[in-house]
Amino acid sequence: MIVVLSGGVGAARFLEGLAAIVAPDQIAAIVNTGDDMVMHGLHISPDLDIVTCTLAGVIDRAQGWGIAGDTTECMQWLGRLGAPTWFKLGDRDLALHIYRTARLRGGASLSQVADEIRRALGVQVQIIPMSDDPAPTHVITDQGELHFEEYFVRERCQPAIYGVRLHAAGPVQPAPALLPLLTNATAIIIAPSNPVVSVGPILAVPGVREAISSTTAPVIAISPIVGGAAIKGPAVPLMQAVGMKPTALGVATAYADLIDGIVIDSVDAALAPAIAQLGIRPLVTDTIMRGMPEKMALARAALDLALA
Ligand code: FO1
Ligand code: CA
Repeated sequence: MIVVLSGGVGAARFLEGLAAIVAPDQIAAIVNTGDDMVMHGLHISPDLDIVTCTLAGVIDRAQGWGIAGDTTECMQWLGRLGAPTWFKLGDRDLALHIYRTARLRGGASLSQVADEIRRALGVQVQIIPMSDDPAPTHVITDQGELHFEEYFVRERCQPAIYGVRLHAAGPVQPAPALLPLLTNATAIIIAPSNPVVSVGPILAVPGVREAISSTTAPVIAISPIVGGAAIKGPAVPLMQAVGMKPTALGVATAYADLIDGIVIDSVDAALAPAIAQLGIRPLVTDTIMRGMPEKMALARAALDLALA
């Protein structure tokens, strides 16, 4: 099994490319649940839904999240009733949330529900939340401690960040399938996702770092930082807040004790020698995924680096 540590949009796009060149049932995505929250009484799992709906081909491609062609009737009525509307949930998207919440209330685990939803949508890639326990990511800001989505969506990344608190609701257990998958993987790939708030929460799950360190499988990452900027989202201020340099070298340094290789973008070719000095094999190629050919090429590069 090729195991991919995944956040949201960047990971989902990479997984699309990977699933086009490798048998999809031989891929498992371990997905960040640090962005999960309860809103309108519903369990929202942004990264699980982004990965699932992207692989199912029903994602809103322009946004990278939400369901293509969705309508907003329910949200408009929630607004009339005075409910918060800063987190946009379309009508079809709400159906996913109602289903997930009802199953969780009925006693199913988040792992079970994630598996049911991906099967129902025809996704062959295994999709596993990092934990079945609540593991919210909080951001410490000049406006107080905020849930990641409050910082990211409601406050549009405006507050200054002082730090990040992972698993803010208390200790979590790894999802049942997680550690066996890592231990028995043929390759482990860290997707081009935010190292602090997407991959960080997965690596902080007890046993994950140990399982990755002790596996004989190759472990590689793809830098989500290109030319000192994030491909998407607030990775730069978040990395700076936790003392990482917001460059491809900074990403390699952050993962140095875990990875054997890293894919970096051509614009960062000059960083390759410094990465090699860390004992990490750099592979320099174009990493911006505009369409399917680029996604497949990046997946091919990652596999070449891992299995070389
Ligand atoms: N991102 C936004 O910027 N605004 C939204 O209103 C929003 C709603 C939303 C609903 C469901 C979902 O699965 C994702 C949603 N996202 C929204 C995206 C998302 O939460 C972030 O892009 C990721 O968490 C960052 O990786
Ligand atoms: Ca996310």
